[in-house]
Amino acid sequence: MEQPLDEAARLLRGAGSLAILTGAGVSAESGVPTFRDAQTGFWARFDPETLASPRGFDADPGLVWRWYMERLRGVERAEPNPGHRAIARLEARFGEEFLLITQNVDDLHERAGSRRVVHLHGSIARYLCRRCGAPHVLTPTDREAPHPPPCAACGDLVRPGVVWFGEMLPVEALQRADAWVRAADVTLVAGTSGAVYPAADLPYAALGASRSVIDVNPERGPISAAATVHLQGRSGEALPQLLARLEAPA
Ligand code: BV8
Ligand code: ZN
Repeated sequence: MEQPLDEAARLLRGAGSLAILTGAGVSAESGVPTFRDAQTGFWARFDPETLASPRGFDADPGLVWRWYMERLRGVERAEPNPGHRAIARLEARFGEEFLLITQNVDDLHERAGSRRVVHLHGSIARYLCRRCGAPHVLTPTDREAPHPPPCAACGDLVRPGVVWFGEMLPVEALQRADAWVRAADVTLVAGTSGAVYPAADLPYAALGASRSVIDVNPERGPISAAATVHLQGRSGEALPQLLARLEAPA
């Protein structure tokens, strides 16, 4: 019986093109809390799906603003982990025949060297006006403020440039991701619970197009069960091991 790591390495060795889909789990070993982990401290009392929504922001802009400023500080203090770096090395190996699709709003993939990256849910480093969409550059005062700053153009509230629950994903990004997972020989899924749609549809679109799916996750979830191979482990360990197996002489 072929070990999952050997099977995953064989699939990648035979692949001409690769799509990777990541979720919060790949940033967990960098110290960035995932969505489903119990929110630490003050945030334990709030449901992230309420805070990360237009309704939550309208109900209490100050609370949501402070939540994002605290998360932004955490992301800026974090460093990419060996999982992020292994993904950047896979991009170098596949060149143009590669796309990284991430649900994460942090910039750890880019800081690890990933270049061909699509953010399905936006970026926590981007801010804009809730009403007129004018971009806003965060000031040190904004970061310490108890509530969002006013838009310089229209005076309405500035919000984070992320996709909230109940909001549409950027159409071009989602279409590109969908096309890639249907066309790439292999889709490697890492660090996602597959709980949030439409991103969670992507691995199934790959399987529906008779492509191989490798799932990297310490837990067995719905995607692990449907995947061609499930590498049970943390991405910071499993991805470097997979790369080493791939680069070892066959
Ligand atoms: C939309 C940005 C509609 C914000 C995020 C019922 C059925 C189907 C859909 C819905 C439904 N009810 C509501 C919906 C829609 C909703 C949805 O899917 N809800 C879920 C909860 C059911 N989706 C939406 O609202 C989307 N929009 O549908 O619009 C529409 C249609 C027409 C017109 C207008 C509107 C928008 C979804 C985007 C929400 N924004 N993020 C922010 O970050 O503040 S989602 C956010 O949560 C993340 O970006 C991510 O996508 C998701 C969390 O998922 P994961 O990344 O997987 O993280 P999670 O914590 O869940 O899991 C971590 C995993 O890592 C675990 O599996 C764990 O085992 C693993 N792990 C842990 N450690 C490691 C590890 N893996 C590897 N290594 C480790 N070390
Ligand atoms: Zn405005």
